[in-house]
Amino acid sequence: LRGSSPEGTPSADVTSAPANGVVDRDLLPRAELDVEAALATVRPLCEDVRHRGTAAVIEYTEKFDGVRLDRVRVPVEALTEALAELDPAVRSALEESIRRARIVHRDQRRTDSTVQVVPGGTVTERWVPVERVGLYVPGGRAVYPSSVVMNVVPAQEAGVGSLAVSSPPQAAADNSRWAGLPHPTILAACALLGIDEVYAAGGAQAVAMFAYGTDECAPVQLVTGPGNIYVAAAKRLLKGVIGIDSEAGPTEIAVLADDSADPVHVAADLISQAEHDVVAAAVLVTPSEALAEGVEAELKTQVPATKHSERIAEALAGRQSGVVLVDSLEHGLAVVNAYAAEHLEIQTEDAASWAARVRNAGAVFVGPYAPVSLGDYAAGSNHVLPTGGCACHSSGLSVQSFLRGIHVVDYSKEALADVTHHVLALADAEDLPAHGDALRARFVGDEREGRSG
Ligand code: HSO
Ligand code: ZN
Repeated sequence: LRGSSPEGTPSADVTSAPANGVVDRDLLPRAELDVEAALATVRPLCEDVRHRGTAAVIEYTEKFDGVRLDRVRVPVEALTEALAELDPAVRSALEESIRRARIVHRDQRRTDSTVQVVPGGTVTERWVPVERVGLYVPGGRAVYPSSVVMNVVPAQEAGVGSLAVSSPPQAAADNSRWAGLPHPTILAACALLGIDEVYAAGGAQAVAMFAYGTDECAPVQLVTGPGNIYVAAAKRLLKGVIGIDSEAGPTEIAVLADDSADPVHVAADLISQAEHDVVAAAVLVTPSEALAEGVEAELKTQVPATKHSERIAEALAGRQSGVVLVDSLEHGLAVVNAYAAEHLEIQTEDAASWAARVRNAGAVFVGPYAPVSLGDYAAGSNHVLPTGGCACHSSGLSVQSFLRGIHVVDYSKEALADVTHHVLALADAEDLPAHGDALRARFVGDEREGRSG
């Protein structure tokens, strides 16, 4: 990792302890993604889908995915067949993944709560699921049935009534049976989760279809799911028309480790996330030179031995990856908090107490037996997590992502009368006298009106 980036720039060595524990984020390695540039392409496309609906989706699908569809909606029989043909080991793994995710996400459900503010005055917080959600599932190089699970389970546990999935179709040149349909493993995962509304559309056209609706697909209120830069651009553009989850950038893993960590494990875990993408980030933060050297030696043997070694080598050599040598674990903790990784592993002595002090991370993996790959597939936790430092203000996907909290305000006449003078004072201060009049109107000719004086 260290010093092996293309330009020969050494990776960050943040060796001096930060003043007040504040670490300069710019010192830390991180990739940038230019979503803005994609907006120019995506804007006219979304407008076109808005006005011409299915016909436009079909045209863009032919152009970008190389297959001409008769209709975008996937017939239910294709879902059933894909499930019937799914490798039994994959089926049972998906079932276990779903089972564990349900345990965790069911526990996130919110119950309505009513608080009495004053006698006769209550505010209830009612949690209401979004009515209809569109889930985007990428196709192409990244076919992730696990991500179908991670998006669908929280939506279902939140009580979302209507869920549609869209994923780009396989090109005509591919195995002809599934040409024009999303990847069969994606279809099978949908079937396992009880989803029967699936569309063969990808990219920005899928997001526009969800946002504006077509004759085949009713509009949704919220679109979730990762995607390429065009999907991210479409989500950014249509935000407002629809709600969106956070933009999923390239995967990141940070490992905070000391001498007690096993370099074999650390290297394997860094490699595991570098496997996603040449721009994936793998960052080791350690006060131990010995561990850093051990991990680098391990990478030299492990990387060439793995299937996607080229992609991984590029990700590890990129400026977004590296070893950050720190003075102490305390300093390391400040660094990982400043970095706010999507995934943070703590491989130290007394890992749980270091983990408890993490403020910023999408998810934290504690000790030697909680690798990120476990969380990717079968821990029960969600793997849709904030990237790019967004973990300092956002959370991963959860039941909460699919709920809205509605305040229900219920006051009696007496309770309103008691607070009227305060409302009038604030309405006056804001020069909004009609606001005050709305209260006064309720007490016309009422002796209690005087109390508002
Ligand atoms: N690590 C990815 C999720 C994933 N891994 C899907 C394997 N499949 C982002 O959290
Ligand atoms: Zn992963």
